[in-house]
Amino acid sequence: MANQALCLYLYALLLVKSCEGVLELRLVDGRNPFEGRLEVRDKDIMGRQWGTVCDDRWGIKDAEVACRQLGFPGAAWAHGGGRFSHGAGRIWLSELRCDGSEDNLGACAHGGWETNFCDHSQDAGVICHVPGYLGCYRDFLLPDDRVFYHEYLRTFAMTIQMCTEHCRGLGYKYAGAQRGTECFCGQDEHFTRLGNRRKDRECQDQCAGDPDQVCGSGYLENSNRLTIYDGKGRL
Ligand SMILES: [Ca+2]
Repeated sequence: MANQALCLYLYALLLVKSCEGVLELRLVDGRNPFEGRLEVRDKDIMGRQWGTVCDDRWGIKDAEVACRQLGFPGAAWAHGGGRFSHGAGRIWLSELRCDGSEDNLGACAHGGWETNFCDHSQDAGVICHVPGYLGCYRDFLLPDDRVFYHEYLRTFAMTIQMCTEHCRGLGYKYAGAQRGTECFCGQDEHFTRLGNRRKDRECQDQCAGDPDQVCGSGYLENSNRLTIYDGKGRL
């Protein structure tokens, strides 16, 4: 307890970035286990009560850290505004400032424990990527340099499930969605070439058939971005 008091003192003086070890996280009130309102607790604070995170400065970098810590392969979206219904009780954290490389949320700078003027209408949430998600990859536009060039499908009903089923049905191992409406299939690991894997946050186009899903992105630095799945599909 003395250590914790010292830590909080140093934290208040801004001499340390964080007083916590590894925070515990959970997702609540989502439609599936991969999404929900984010709740946190710390073993040393207030008898391990679960509390929420305020959406002030809550963004995709913070969501990437939270989703990875929860064991998911990446983050699709960071949500605020109580998207997953409003929590109750303490609002533990706000002003999360993860740079996206941390392996747990407790390693990110923040505004201090229960130091905020938020209410539960601002509870932060996440939608994490599901099993089968392999990452956000660059797709170059030169014909010889395409990541996937088989079986192009384009539809305004595009979802990850539709794309993976389309590719699996044709016998392909991988499915990649891009620009919200397009699906490509692939058979080899060409896409894993060094440097092609990008941060989750470079794939931020909503799937046209389901805005809660990510379908790659459009043109960015001479290439598109593919959201790639291994064909196991979603859920
Ligand atoms: Ca942030």
